Amino acid sequence: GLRTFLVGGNWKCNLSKDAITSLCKELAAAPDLETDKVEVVLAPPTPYLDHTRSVLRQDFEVAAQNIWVGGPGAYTGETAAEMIKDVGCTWVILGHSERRNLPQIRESDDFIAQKTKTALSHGLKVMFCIGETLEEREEGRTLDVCVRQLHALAETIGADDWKDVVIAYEPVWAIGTGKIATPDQVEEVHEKIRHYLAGDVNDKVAQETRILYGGSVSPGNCNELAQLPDVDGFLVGGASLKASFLEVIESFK
Ligand code: G2H
Repeated sequence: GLRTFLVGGNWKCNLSKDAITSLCKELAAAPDLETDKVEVVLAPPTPYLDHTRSVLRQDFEVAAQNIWVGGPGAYTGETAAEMIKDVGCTWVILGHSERRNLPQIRESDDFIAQKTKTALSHGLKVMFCIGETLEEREEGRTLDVCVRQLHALAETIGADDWKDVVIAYEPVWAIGTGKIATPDQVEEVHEKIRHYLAGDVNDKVAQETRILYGGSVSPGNCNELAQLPDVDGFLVGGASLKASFLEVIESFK
């Protein structure tokens, strides 16, 4: 199809080397992916990127959860795009709400856009996360917030760069809370994001850019959401830590 379904697993700051080895063994039991129909990308914590790549089935890709905005050098504690690529990763998650909103981190729209530009310039693909807090939704500002976050990117990268960007819409109030957005709420925002892309970038980007939903996605709720016309996959946190994640992947069918 026009937009190949994509399921990302964001392990966040979880698991150990042994737990990753076990989980990867369980994931290997499922049949080969029909990669023209579904892509799968798993994002381990930085110290486990190399190990995950070496034990994970080859038809699943590996993402970093963050990168440094510049090249290698005197940047203590950071990880350059070159290093992510060097260990066989092909994706990076950027703009996750935990990095935008945790008071100790507080990444800005501009910083996230700059990091995205850096990742793309090194040939990494980006899962670019956006989404409103509960307070912002209750004030009727959901779309304003998503557009503000996306516009920072649209003015930083070129129209051609969007082919390597996937948007993950993750309402902050639905993350890790078990409180899932209703199908109507999800489709409404996804459809509006696509409409925004048509206006601020172009029609091709609006039609071809995948928009994932994220926030308490599980085997129990994924099938209904996967049917929505503007949902092109999921970014899954908690439910990606177990082998039943395979059931979320199957929701593309
Ligand atoms: C949203 C999601 C993964 P969870 O943060 O990015 O996590 O599925 O645990 O809500």
